[in-house]
Amino acid sequence: MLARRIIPCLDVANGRVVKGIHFESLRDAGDPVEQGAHYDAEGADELVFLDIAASYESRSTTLDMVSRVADRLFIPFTVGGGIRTVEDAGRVLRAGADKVAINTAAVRDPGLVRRLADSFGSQCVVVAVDSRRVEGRDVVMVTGGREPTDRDAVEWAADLEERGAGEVLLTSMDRDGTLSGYDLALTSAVASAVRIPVIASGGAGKLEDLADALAAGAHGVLAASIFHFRGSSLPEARAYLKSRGYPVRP
Ligand code: 0VR
Repeated sequence: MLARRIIPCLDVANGRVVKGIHFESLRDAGDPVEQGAHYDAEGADELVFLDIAASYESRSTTLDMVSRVADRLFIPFTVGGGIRTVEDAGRVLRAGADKVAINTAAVRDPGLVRRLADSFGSQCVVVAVDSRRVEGRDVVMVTGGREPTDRDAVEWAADLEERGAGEVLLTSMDRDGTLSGYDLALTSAVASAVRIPVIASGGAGKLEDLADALAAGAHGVLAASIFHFRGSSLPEARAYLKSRGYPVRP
């Protein structure tokens, strides 16, 4: 069975790691390169850097951060935020990222997913699906969680797989930053609808939450608050998941 991955997420705005709740009231959580190096040293399997200001302010992703991170890290990392074209993605990958994550741009131009997969390979293409519960439906949100779409998160994830996405980064906005646990129903529904790996994101508050998300079908667990504010450490998370019988890297 494929090893399950523990993936800290660094939300970056204006060169600083930030962490909010429901994508708002952002608190400073340090320097992205130093934080990344800390998680690498602690044994993270991968990292995600999300330039959360880029998409909304339509600024391109900060390439200098990407190259500084690439100089310091030895584990794979994904960069998202404001990536809108094959050229944007090429710049981020050439700066040293292993994968790119796209959300808003894929909703605006679904053909971009296939163009990215054809240009760089599906394994580089992470599609970020941010979801919010609205009147009993899992609604896809874009531009940093500010704009609802008419898409259903489960159907959209399946559509993205058909278009060549390599992985789904599934974030529940309702759970983001709350430490109340992942949206397990959403995670399970998306993991059942696609064959590509699904990374659960949003809400991790205790180690059991990580195991619950893997039990719901996630291939990886992304977390920010629980690690940034040192509620738990990566070694603790890895040992816990191993004790629960999940195939995590030694
Ligand atoms: P935790 O609940 O703290 O583990 O958060 C995990 C995950 O939701 C966040 O790291 C990240 O995906 C939140 N995303 C966005 C955003 C936060 C603020 C503004 C925009 C976005 O576009 O994804």
